[in-house]
Amino acid sequence: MAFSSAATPTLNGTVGPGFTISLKDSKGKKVKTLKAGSYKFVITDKADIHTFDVKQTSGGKFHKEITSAGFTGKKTVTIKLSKGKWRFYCNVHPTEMFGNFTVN
Ligand SMILES: [Cu+2]
Repeated sequence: MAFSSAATPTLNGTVGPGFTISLKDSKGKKVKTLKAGSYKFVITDKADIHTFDVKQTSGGKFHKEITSAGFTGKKTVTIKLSKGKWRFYCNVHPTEMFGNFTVN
């Protein structure tokens, strides 16, 4: 095998159907803590009424709406996560549909 730098880890996010949202690692475990660095977010949006947003809530400022309302399907983006508190959520239903994780 060719010598190469470590691959960017993949995180799998799903929003919908229904009022559900999740973010899991490549082993299928819910994301609770991550090491700082770049991650490939693969988001599957199963409902056109929801969004999948990622936001840093402490330790820095970052916000990206990866999938928007009206969209269903898959999108992949690479995000560099810096130390702090992070949240993924639906921007239409932010108080019902969210999860938090910590980057160390
Ligand atoms: Cu929603």
